Amino acid sequence: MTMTLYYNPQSRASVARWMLEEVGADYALQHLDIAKGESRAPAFLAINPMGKIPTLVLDDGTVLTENGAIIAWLADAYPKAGLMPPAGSSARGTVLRWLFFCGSCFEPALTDRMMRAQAPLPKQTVGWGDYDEVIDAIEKALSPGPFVLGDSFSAADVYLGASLAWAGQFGAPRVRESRRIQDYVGRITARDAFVRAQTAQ
Ligand SMILES: N[C@@H](CCC(=O)N[C@@H](CS)C(=O)NCC(=O)O)C(=O)O
Repeated sequence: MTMTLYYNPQSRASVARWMLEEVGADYALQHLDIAKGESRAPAFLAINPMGKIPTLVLDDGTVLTENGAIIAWLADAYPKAGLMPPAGSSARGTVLRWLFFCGSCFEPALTDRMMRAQAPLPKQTVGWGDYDEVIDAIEKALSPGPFVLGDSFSAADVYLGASLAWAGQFGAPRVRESRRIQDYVGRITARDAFVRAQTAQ
């Protein structure tokens, strides 16, 4: 199975690339220079009308977008990697919980906290609650650790780990200051597949 990841190393597509390395997939990278407008070029918009990466094109032409969906699909498609617990198990529920949480709570809450110009939106109305509660939930998910599922590394750690590593680099509140989060980021960024995903190509 060969697939193509539309990619830029300084983008959210680096999360999907790490997952491709974790599962040992055969893939090609197609670089897009966002600053040069390549993500908004008609040729790419014909593939993903959102003009966003990661965009993963499967060998049958199916287009996958959204890091959570890409990670979940790869975990299922490469079961030997052991990153997705069996359908119907409680552990799979936990993995899915954190895959959805990254995209629908952590990212919006972080954007709201770091880019907000006005008063916060009402936390009981917006789906991501508020930033401090998101960080509290993450701290709890990582206790006792070392991973979301305890001793087993899973697909959830790819998205959550990459999100926290990235948030720390951008100076997100309570990320660098948290010993628990920093220990977790240290563990996941030491993985061979993570390191391979950082190599230029
Ligand atoms: N919801 C998407 C977001 C992807 C996204 O926003 N990617 C940015 C780069 S980090 C992008 O492609 N920007 C280029 C553009 O909008 O033209 C996901 O989580 O996978």
